[in-house]
Amino acid sequence: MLYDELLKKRPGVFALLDPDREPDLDRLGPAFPHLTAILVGTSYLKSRNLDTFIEQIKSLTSTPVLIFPGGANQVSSRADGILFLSLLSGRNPQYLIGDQVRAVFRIRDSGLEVIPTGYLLIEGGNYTSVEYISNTRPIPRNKPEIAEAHALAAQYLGMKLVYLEAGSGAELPVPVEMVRAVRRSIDIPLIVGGGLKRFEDIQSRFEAGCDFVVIGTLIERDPDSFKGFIEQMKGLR
Ligand code: 1GP
Repeated sequence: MLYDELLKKRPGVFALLDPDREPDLDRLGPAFPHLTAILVGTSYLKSRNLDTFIEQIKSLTSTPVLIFPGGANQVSSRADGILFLSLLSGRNPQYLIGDQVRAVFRIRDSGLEVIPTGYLLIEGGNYTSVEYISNTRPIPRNKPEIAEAHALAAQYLGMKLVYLEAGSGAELPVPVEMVRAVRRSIDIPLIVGGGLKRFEDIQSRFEAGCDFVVIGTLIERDPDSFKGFIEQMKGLR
C-alpha cells in the first residue's frame, strides 16, 4: 500500500506541481528522487492534459505521484494514488461532498489508491486562490482550537490524513502553535503546506509534529534553492 510506504518515510517532503503553471520538469527532475511524493493538482486544469503531465513526471522518477485534486475533473490512472479531499473547514457542500461524488466512478475505474484526507484551510495573511475558488472562509490563525476540532472530526470520520493548508503562495504559513495543538489532538498523520519559503519554516513545523510538508511556489520560482532545501532536509531524517 502506498499509504503505508509514505508513513515509513516520515518526516517527508511533498512537492506540489501545478500543471497550469507549466513547471520546468527537466530542471526539477534531479530533485525528484529526494522527495517523499509528488502532488499534482491545480485550480482549473486549463492548459494541459493531466495524463501527459503525469507521464512526463513518471519518465523522470520513480517517486510516487499523488493527485491533489482541485476538482472532480482531476483523475488520472497514470498516478499512483489520490488524496480524496474533503474541505472540512468550509461549509460549501460542493467541496465537502459534491465534487467527490461526481468523481467516484472515474476514481474506481482508474485503479488509484484512495487516501481519504481532511483538508483544512487556515488563514495565511492574504487572499488565496483556494479561498476564492472554494468560496469558504479559512480558520483564523489565532484559533488553534478550531483547527483541532476540525482535525479531530476528520479522524472520527475515518480519514487517514489531515492537511493544514495556508493556500499556495500564502504570506504566512500555518502557525507553529496550531500545528502543535493539532498534533496533540489527533493520532493520524498531519500534512502542512502553503507559504513555506525558508528551511526554518519547515524545520519548525516538523518539530511541532507535522509528518509531511508540501512545497509548491518555491520550487517553481527557485528550483536551485529548493534543491538546497532538500539537501538540508536529509539531515533532519
Ligand atoms: C498548496 O500547500 C501547497 O496547496 C503549496 O503551497 O505554493 O505556497 O508552497 P506553496
